[in-house]
Amino acid sequence: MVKIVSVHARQVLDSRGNPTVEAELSTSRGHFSAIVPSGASTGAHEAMELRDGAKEYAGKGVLKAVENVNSIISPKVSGRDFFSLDELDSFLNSLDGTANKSALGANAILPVSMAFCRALASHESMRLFEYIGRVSGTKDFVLPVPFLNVLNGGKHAGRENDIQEHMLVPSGFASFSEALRAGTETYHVLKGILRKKYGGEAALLGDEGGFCPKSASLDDRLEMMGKAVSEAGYSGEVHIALDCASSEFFKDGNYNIDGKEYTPMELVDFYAALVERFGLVSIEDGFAEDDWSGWRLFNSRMGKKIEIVGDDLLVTSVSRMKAAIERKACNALLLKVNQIGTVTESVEAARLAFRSQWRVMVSHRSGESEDSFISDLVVGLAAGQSKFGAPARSERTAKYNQLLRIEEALAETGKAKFAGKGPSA
Ligand code: 2PG
Ligand code: MG
Repeated sequence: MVKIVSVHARQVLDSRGNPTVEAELSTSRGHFSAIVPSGASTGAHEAMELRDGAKEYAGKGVLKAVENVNSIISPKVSGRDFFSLDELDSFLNSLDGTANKSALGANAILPVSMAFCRALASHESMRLFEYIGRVSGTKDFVLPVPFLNVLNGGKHAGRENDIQEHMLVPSGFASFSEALRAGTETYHVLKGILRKKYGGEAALLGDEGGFCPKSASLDDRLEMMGKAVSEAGYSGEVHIALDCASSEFFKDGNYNIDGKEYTPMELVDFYAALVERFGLVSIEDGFAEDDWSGWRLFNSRMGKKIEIVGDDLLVTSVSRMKAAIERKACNALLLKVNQIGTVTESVEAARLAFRSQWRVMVSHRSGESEDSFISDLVVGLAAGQSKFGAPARSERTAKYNQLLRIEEALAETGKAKFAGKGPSA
């Protein structure tokens, strides 16, 4: 049981220079804070992020959400004992009273939930990942295979009708730190290839720290990534994955990539050919958020061969996941805490995925902050995969650096297990 002494929220800035909410929660043990992230290619079914819509910050201010913490949540929880995170999160949900957190805003509820999770860990004298492990019933902690978004496209690079994320997947290593090193070295080799081929501007960075070569087609991008992997000396150990974010280029039942139209059936063939040519190991949001038949078609054709990840499709919601499980629409969950709005519901989503033999990838948002909560979350859940952007820009490296710290802490007890398959895989 922990007594919340006070909660205070403030408006701070995220990595895109947009306002976001930070909450600071105090207990007898100290002060615990958390900052919420924010997406650009958001799913229609996500929990609601409250924005002011006023003149300041071009409508993007979050003072209403801040006010909801300070005048509605804080008076109700301050001075009160909570036995568990679940109890606080249920209380916050009932205070909101809507299905998508639209009354208080997910950006008001989530930072309080995250900060209280930190407080509970401290009261138990546990590290955050250990505490999350206890809440979620994890037996053995696992360091994730990092999915590094090295080429940014789509909304994260100011483009339309474009694949959004092109990721390196360093899985064939014995430890997380070796995987991160190999991925980062490959990132730098890729930078050299891009500069040589397209000039210096091609190596400018997008929202998630990946390069944005303006004139490189999808084929060019994937070829350059393959070349970078082999020049870095990691063929067979570093693989390639995509997040298409296809809801962004879906219109009237068809998909438009780079000016070319595809029916869902043609898109399945298109992806299957990419898998064949570039050895892709994972494709996220290959189909739009409500194109269930497209998802089913793709999963029945490719689901045994590659990982098929639902992001906008699932929005970290147990009810959307249940529909996807029943329809056999995908085989992996992308877990984003702000899509659902509490830590407890995020843990529930992960547990449902595990029970359904799905994989779980814990993900950042394109608008991030220095908060590294999700690094502890991915290890605490033993999710096995992380998607935290490129190994560049501090809002991304904050997460990788925290994973390095956790790896070191676990190594001291001989338990720094890595989710990758090791050098021979
Ligand atoms: C995604 C995310 C994170 P955004 O689509 O998976 O990479 O992007 O946060 O813009 O929704
Ligand atoms: Mg996505």
